[in-house]
Amino acid sequence: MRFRVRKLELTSREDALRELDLTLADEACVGRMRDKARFAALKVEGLKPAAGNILKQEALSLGCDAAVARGVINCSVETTDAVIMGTMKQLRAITRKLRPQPFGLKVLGEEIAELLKEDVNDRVPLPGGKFLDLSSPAVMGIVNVTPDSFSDGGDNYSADTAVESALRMVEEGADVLDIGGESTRPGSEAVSAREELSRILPVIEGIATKTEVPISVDTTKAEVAREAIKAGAAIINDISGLNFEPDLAKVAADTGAPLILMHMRGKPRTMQSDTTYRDLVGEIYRLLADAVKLALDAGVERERIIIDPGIGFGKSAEGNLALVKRISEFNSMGLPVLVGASRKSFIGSTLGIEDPKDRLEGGLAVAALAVNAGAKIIRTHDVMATRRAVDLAWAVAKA
Ligand code: 9MG
Repeated sequence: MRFRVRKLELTSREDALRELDLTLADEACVGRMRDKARFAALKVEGLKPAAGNILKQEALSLGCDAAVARGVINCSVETTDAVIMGTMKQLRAITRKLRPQPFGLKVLGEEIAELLKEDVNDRVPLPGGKFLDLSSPAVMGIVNVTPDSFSDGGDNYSADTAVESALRMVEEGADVLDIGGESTRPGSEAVSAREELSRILPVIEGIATKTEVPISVDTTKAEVAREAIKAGAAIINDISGLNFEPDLAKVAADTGAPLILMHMRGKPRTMQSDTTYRDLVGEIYRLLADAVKLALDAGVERERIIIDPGIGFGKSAEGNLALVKRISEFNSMGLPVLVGASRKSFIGSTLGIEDPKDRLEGGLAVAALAVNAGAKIIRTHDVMATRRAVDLAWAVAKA
């Protein structure tokens, strides 16, 4: 007699309910057990040793655990990070246990409670009362109006060709069009706001009169963003995550344009000179959280913020692969996540493909993995193929 024991993959409440129901367990018990069937490990940073001690004790008292620095026991460290491990039920119980505790643990409890809600805003308000619907993943088509784009070699450098190619992307299923007038490829030099505007304004104006699909402006400059929005753009895509011109947040706050905050180390000219990280995801997460705070402080509403780990920006090929593998961790911020891997060099180096235009399948693989990991926007040069890959991955994720 064999019992055919196997591991279950219960990644959502619905998954847990389904499997528990299949056992024909009592309905009331299923309700109680649902949160025992899923497990999570939560990373916490910067606790005082006393807080680390209490957290560990509370976790143990609930039958779960928290890893903290060895020096917590005799307060020989200044701060400690922690990994709390338990079922969803135990983690919820921890939030209640932390409520009356000192040393910042009450706030930690509130943060954990917020995280466990697993809530992500999927209706991003746009200027003019419209919304970007992210209830299913959106595809963002890339329109580079630059002479030196790494990925298309300047195919859309004339305004007419750029508009034409944007409209083709709409036909192919793009939900957003991202227009950029400054190359962001590794090693590229910045251009002036004037030059950037002269490239993108005719394209934005040309597209805005012909389609309702929202236009995002890929810029790090406040002046460029402001003019682009006047010309018809509705979203700001800032690859510097407010690092170059923090005033960009003010433009977003004043106009109501959603703000995409991407992580990049350094500047495009220098970003590949140091790609080592002690804690890749932790560092990116921290910088994105700081950028989100800057945006909120400048008056941008939380529901208008989108985050992006910045694949290819100051990361090694291995770092990019690890980042793709761990995209779901960014969902913890409770904000929609954008992923852009299309034609990037780590795909080329992993698959041995020199010409960026031949890297389609690699981009599609990342798009599918990203959607499965909960990403809400996929940025791509290849809209039709990506639309299909995203839709299929989404159908699987919902199945
Ligand atoms: C402009 N640009 C190039 N790559 C990008 C990416 O991965 N994300 C975002 N938001 N913008 C990008």
